[in-house]
Amino acid sequence: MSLPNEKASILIIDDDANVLNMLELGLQSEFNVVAIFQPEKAMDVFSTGDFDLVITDIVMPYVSGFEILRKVKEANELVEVILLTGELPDKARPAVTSLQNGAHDYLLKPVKLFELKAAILKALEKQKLRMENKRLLLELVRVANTDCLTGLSTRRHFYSQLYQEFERSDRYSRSLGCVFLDIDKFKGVNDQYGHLCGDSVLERLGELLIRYSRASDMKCRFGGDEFVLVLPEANQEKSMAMADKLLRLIEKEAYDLADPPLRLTVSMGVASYEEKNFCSADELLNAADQALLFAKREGGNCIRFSRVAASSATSTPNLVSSQ
Ligand code: GH3
Ligand code: MG
Repeated sequence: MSLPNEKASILIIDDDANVLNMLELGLQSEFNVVAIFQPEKAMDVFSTGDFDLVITDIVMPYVSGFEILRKVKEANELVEVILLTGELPDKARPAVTSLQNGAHDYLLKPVKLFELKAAILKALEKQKLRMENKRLLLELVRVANTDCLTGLSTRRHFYSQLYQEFERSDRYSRSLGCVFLDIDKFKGVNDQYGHLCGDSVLERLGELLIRYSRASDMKCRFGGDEFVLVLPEANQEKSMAMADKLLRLIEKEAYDLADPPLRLTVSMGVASYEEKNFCSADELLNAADQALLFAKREGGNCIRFSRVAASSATSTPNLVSSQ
């Protein structure tokens, strides 16, 4: 697609050399025009260029304009297409078919240049709006899925990632680790240093989780000072190793937001899906949450691993400790 201050690029296809020449001459002062009279080469030329718009005749040997329209839309839905044709017995039908198949407009030959230019400008305007809509929609999705303080996934987005990953692990009999993390005595940070300082701590913790995990790991701010990591392909041993690494890194990190620098500890609950030990992603998450609860009960700054679904956890569940 052309940049805002560049001329738009147009590919014109017509097997009638006279029409083609007339269009090329009439448009080339305002647009970058590539004109071809072999319709069978249209898609090869299209794929090597960066076109904003395609103008094509409908009735041509080997390949029809409808086929070119379909292929262009398949290749890049944002490229607009204007179809041209000579008089046909049933004028309405090709017009309706073109528009139904995604063409921007349909003009009858002989084409008047001013009419075609008006159609081109409208097509380019529509394209600009569609591109802007697409950009805004992507931005909206990104904002909705990202926690603004930490840059991690929001809880809602995380759930959809978790369910998808659990389904994949279940189908292909793979392990899936889950680490629930909560900052110890975080309320005290806010109380002592203020909420802005507390925010900076959360921000830095988010950065640390991103820096020391894999891109394929899912990282979420679950709420407040709670975070969850989901680790594809991680069994108990790997999940515990990851939790252990994070515990030590966080403990070592000095937050120069206060004097003397602030230090934090966290507690973690870990669970892993292996050999169908959990029936659902929720069970896996709840098991990690339960393990976190036990880590907290034991004074924090430690990791607990739960082997069982939360519903079957007792006051002394099947737990493994670290630290
Ligand atoms: P524990 O060791 O049991 O985890 O205690 P805690 O103080 O960390 O936990 P508690 O649940 O009592 O407090 C969590 C605190 O997190 C309370 C709340 O004000 C704070 N908090 C939640 N969200 C934010 C936020 O976005 N920014 C800041 N600065 N603080 C937050
Ligand atoms: Mg806490």
